[in-house]
Amino acid sequence: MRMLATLWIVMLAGCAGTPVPTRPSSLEPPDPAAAARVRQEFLHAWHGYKRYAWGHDELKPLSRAPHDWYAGTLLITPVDSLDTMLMMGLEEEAEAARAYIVENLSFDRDISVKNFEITIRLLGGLLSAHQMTGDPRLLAPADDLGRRLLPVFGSPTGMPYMYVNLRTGATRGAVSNPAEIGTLILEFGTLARLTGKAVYYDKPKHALVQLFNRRSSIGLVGESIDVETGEWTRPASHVGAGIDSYYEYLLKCWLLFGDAQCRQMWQESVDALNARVADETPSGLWYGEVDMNSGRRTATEFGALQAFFPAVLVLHGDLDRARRLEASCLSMWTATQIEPDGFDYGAQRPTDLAYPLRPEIIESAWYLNRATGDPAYREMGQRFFDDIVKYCRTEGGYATLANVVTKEQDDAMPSFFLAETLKYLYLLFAEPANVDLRDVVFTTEAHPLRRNR
Ligand code: DMJ
Repeated sequence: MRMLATLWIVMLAGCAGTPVPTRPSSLEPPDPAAAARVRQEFLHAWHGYKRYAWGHDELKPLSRAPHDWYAGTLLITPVDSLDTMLMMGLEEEAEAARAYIVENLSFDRDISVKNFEITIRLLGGLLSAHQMTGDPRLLAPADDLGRRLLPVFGSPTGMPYMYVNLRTGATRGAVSNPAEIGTLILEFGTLARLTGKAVYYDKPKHALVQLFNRRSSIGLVGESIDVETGEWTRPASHVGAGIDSYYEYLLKCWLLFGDAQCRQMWQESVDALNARVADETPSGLWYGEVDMNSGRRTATEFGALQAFFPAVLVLHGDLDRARRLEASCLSMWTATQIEPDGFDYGAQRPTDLAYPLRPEIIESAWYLNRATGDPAYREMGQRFFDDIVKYCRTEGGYATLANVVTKEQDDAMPSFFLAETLKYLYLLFAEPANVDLRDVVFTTEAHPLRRNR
């Protein structure tokens, strides 16, 4: 097993990597029965959406009513979940969703949208479904959306504003954060490749470099920055909300496009994170919070979002830290029998009691399973799945938890539950036939995009 993992790491180091490690298949054959159970629960959630919220952005699973993010709908759930349906072989559902999207999705709307969320859910969803189906009717709206989002990059620094009006191009939201500034290159860069329009690569890449250039003398970024002045407005440094996927995209920009500058920015960043933010404690390895300038530890705060980092460490080839951090994530999950959104690992108690149906801990279990062949990660996945079914399933779909201690449910089913959480659970047990996992890089919203060969 160790030899197979080592082989994979050598492959990763040698070229632009193998972004999804090849499963050591002799040790871990697919588990069709477990995969079928996940697929069944996907169908339960999807049918709830179809029955009570069809044509809208999301389902409110307790009131069994639709929810739209803005005035009117952007079809967020169908677009975000289409590639999951394709991977699961749900032909009929995928075909109906695709036809509805092609017929009804329009971005010619007088609404001010959040660039980051619309990019990762809609642009990413359209592009991966286009690549999986070859349907040009999914690329045309992606190009239209990309063009309407481009004005965000019009700030004096080139780092994007948070919001843009899809019809007028008016922007707002100058105080942003690394995650929203730096999590665009995979989707926009793929759009550039597919349309031949270099501007889609150049603008988010320039923004990424601008952000990286503002790192502190010890190589860290803060959690809030003004894109007009380029000044940091909050110096807290960590791998959680507001920063997380900035790091993920530095590495994946290298893996997807072979961009050597991204590789160098990632290497410098991960060295700084391991030197300053990583925290070796009696309860295991964590990544906490420090001041970006002094490196002084300011909090022992972790949470469900930070659980993406073992997956990134796997892609980086650091299986030792990846395994140890995932073990810490598991301890956070088991403390309350489902993970809280915030967890103080110093005090070993939750600080934010919500569970918004997040995928990150499962995503990391999948990468670790594929890299090591260790069945422990499938067992972990089974446990995550059982707890989610036990506490979050409702008659109408799946509900977030307002409180992981009391298990009180909340009236939301975020689209990423279908796009990411159930997809990574499925991938843990299945080997989809219609996507070559060695040939794609998964976006932060779990949309597989094809690599440059
Ligand atoms: C998703 O929308 C993406 O994974 C994003 O990068 C972070 N948060 C959610 C899931 O938790």
